[in-house]
Formats: sequence, C-alpha cells, structure tokens
Amino acid sequence: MKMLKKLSSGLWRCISTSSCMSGKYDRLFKVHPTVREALAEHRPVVALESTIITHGMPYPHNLSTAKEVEAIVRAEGATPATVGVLEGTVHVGLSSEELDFLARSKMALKVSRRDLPYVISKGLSGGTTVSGTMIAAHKVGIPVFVTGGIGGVHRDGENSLDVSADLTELGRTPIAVVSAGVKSILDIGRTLEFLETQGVCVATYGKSKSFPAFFSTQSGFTSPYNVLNAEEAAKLIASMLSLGLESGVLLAVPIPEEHAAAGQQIDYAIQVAVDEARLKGIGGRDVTPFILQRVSELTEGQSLQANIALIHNNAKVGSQIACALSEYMK
Ligand code: PSU
Ligand code: MN
Repeated sequence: MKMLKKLSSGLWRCISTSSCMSGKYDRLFKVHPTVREALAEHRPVVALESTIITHGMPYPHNLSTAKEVEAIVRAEGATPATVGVLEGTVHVGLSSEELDFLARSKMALKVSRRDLPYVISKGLSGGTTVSGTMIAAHKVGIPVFVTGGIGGVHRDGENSLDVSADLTELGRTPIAVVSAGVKSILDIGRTLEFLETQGVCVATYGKSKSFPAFFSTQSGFTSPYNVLNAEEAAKLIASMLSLGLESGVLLAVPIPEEHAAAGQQIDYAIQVAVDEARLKGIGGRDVTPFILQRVSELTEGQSLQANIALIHNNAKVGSQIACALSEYMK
C-alpha cells in the first residue's frame, strides 16, 4: 500500500486500467511530440530498437548509425521512433541528446520483455531489444518496426534452451518486424521452425523465397512466402491487423549484393566466435553482444561495415512499407 501511495496518480491509473496509453503523458511511456503528432495524423511512423546502439555496435559507430537510420526514415517520408528506456521511462522517439546518452552509456542495460518491470521499478536506463521495442511500438500503435537482425534459437539451443524472447514476442504481439533475416551465429533452421510454431508469418522481401542470413543473401533455408514490393508487404501487414491476430509478421530483407561480398569470411569468423563463447562459458544475454564484438574484431571491422549497410537498407525498405501501409489504410 505504501508503495502504491508513492506512485503518481497517473501511473496508478495506468496500472489499474491496464491501458498504459490512456494518457500519453504517464510515467511509464513517453511519446516524443513528433511521433505523437504523426500518429494522431495517421502519418507513417517507423519504430527502431536501441540494443543495437547500447550493445550491438561500438561507440561512435553506434551513434552515427542510429542518426543515419533516422535520417533515412525521414528522407523516405516517415517519422522515426527510436525506443529506449531512460531513468525508468520507456521513450518512444528519442531526442538527439537522449540518443547520445544511450550511445555513450556504459551502464545501459539490455532490455527485453522480462527486464522491463525491473528496469522501470529501479529507474534505470537501457537499450530495448526487438522484444522490448515491439512491446512499446504496440502500446502506442506503431505497426512497422525496423532492425538489423532479430534474435533466434541459438546453436545447441535444443540443449541449452537459449531461444531469444524476440521469437515468442513475435508470436504474441502484432507488429511487422523488418530485418535482414537471422545471423548465422544462430540455428536458422530451428529459428524458422520455432517461428512457425509461434504463428509468425515469415516472408522474404523480393523475388526469391530464400531466407537471408544477415551478412549473406542466402541461408540455405527458405521462407514460406515472399512479397515483391512495399505495397505487397503493406497488404500483408494490413491483413495481420484486420484479422486481429495477436502474432506478428517477420519481413526478411536480403542484404544488398554489393555488401554481401564478405559474407563467407564473416561466417567463418562467426564459427570461431561461437566456439570461443562456448569455451569461455559465456551464456544468457551476454552471448549475442560477445559474438558481435568478436566477429567485428576478427573481420577487422568488415562485419561492422556490412552491418551498417544492411541496417541502412532495412530502414529504407521499412520506411517505404510504412508509407505504403498508411496509404493503404486511408
Ligand atoms: N542481432 C544483431 N544485432 C543486435 C541484436 C541482434 O545483429 O544488436 C540484438 C537485438 O536487439 C536483438 C537482441 O533483439 O540482440 C537479441 O538478443 P538475445 O539473443 O539475447 O535474445
Ligand atoms: Mn538468449
């Protein structure tokens, strides 16, 4: 009771009605004015994650990439909404100072669904993963979310049960996630099986159904479907929304050919890094950041350059999809 009294009336209202967007100014979620206006006017908005900033890339590449991605989204005619947690508040849309803070912070946590209650209760800050970002995007009504790559079933996941919460989130939250597929640090076959079990509609963007493996255009696996262009993708998302499904859509955009050249060399480095992680006994939430950093070192930055290139491309494609969707929904 004492704790409840301590909460602001806004927060209590939010909890008691279980509708955290009843007032957009409550303490849990803060929506940036540019995002709020775009949503109110039914203009296209693209949600962006921030674990890639806090844990996925080194400073200052993380900050420059985050800013470039936002600029690409704007150039395509949509409004960027980078999601992150700042001192216990989930921000949807970050100012330049807030982006800078997360990019430099050494204390920022990696925030997935399971971390949200703790991080908020303690007033901490962190980068939201795909799962954390999907929750925020859904709460405020943004159906399109762009990232680099999603988490998946880790190699040996059948024994460790290390399955990213991104996959279960896609099974329970109706958001379209635009990514370059799944990294070969993961077990791609099992990841696709798990997505099917979770009821996630997976489609490759383009002429082929080949499912991309982040640094390479092909993983050796295929998506059940493909969509040819932004309009087809938008119709797919519109169907997901109209059906009232609770599950989401995964749109897999192959890395542009000109940046896929180093794919094989990077895959070799991934194999080395995965073995190192196992030998060092690195587990849980630390696995993905460790492997990303080692692969960047082992490839002397080539993986980082490819990573940046594919995120730029995803931002462009995702924004075109968001624009097509808002046209289609008019
Ligand atoms: N893959 C990347 N870069 C990233 C991530 C994945 O190439 O930054 C981040 C994303 O935020 C993703 C998260 O949601 O890692 C998945 O972490 P885990 O495997 O611990 O679920
Ligand atoms: Mn994990």
